[in-house]
Amino acid sequence: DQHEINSAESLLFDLESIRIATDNFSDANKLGEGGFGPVYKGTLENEELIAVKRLSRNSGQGLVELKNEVLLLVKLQHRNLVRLLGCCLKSEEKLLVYEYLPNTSLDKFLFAHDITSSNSNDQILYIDGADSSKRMQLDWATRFKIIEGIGRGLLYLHEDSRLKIIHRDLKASNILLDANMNPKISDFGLAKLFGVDETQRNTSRIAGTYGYMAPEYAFYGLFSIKSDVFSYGVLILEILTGQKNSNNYQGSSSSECFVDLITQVWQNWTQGNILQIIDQNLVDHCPTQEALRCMHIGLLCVQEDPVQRPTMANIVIMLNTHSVSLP
Ligand code: ACK
Repeated sequence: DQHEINSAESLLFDLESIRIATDNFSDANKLGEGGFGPVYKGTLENEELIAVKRLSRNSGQGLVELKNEVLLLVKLQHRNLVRLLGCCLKSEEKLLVYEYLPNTSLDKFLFAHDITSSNSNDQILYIDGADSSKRMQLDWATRFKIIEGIGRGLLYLHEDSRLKIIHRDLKASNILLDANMNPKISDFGLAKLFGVDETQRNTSRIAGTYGYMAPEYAFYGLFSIKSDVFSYGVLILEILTGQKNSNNYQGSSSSECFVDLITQVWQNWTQGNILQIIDQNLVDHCPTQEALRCMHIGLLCVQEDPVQRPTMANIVIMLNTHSVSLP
């Protein structure tokens, strides 16, 4: 409608100014490869830092996803969603411009990465040298803040924006972190707008990331707010354990290993062996009740039956309810 067109028009960026900001898309400014092409860091004339997604040429599907991202993000505003500053869609270049988030993706903080290959020197939380896994230190309070912030962002998508948006590709590499380690959900290329009364949709084109995909989506192409809740559960468990979910629904032997691992750890925890459950990188002074609560919520979210999984509204309440009863 006209309102949408107006807001999209106000987002238009001039190609030349982005060329200047990114030093003509120089390699030195390249942050990495995203879903539909490279992402560059840039500095606008007013010193504001930006991240620019550039569509790779001849990427037919990428163009669909890029337009989907603009049309949805333009309607959304929340502290836990990445902010789209503008786009450039008319010329030979297809670009999306976002706020720059100096701590980049959560993925880097959780799993082993070679930090020497990073060309950005403004990431603040590296543990240098000694730790062979080269993961970055995340204390418990930060992990909780990240879990909660993602939860609030998802709740907004599912319910509070007055739209019903299913993200469909929630994963650690799509969570960006600002200078204060507040999480922002990014990558809306696969997101879908649902009608108010619509509860689930069937697709024959299953796109997303194995390991985070709810089984009903991976196997039958059914997606709903509850398939996002499943992915959020996997994320919570990854944030708590620092282990990547290797569940890929392919090999029979590995098919349930992550949930098995977590369940085992959970049993250890409830037997009082609490400190073993959490990532070895966590500081010793873990407020165990909070960590337990998150673990419990994560396990509720990854239940096989979508009906049994809580909604994001339930989850945000549970995250903040200190007396929630644990099984
Ligand atoms: O994990 P990273 O360092 O964080 O590598 C990926 C890469 O670009 C490709 O997606 C980084 N990235 C994406 N969007 C942003 C942003 N808004 N601010 C900072 N880094 C970003 C992401």
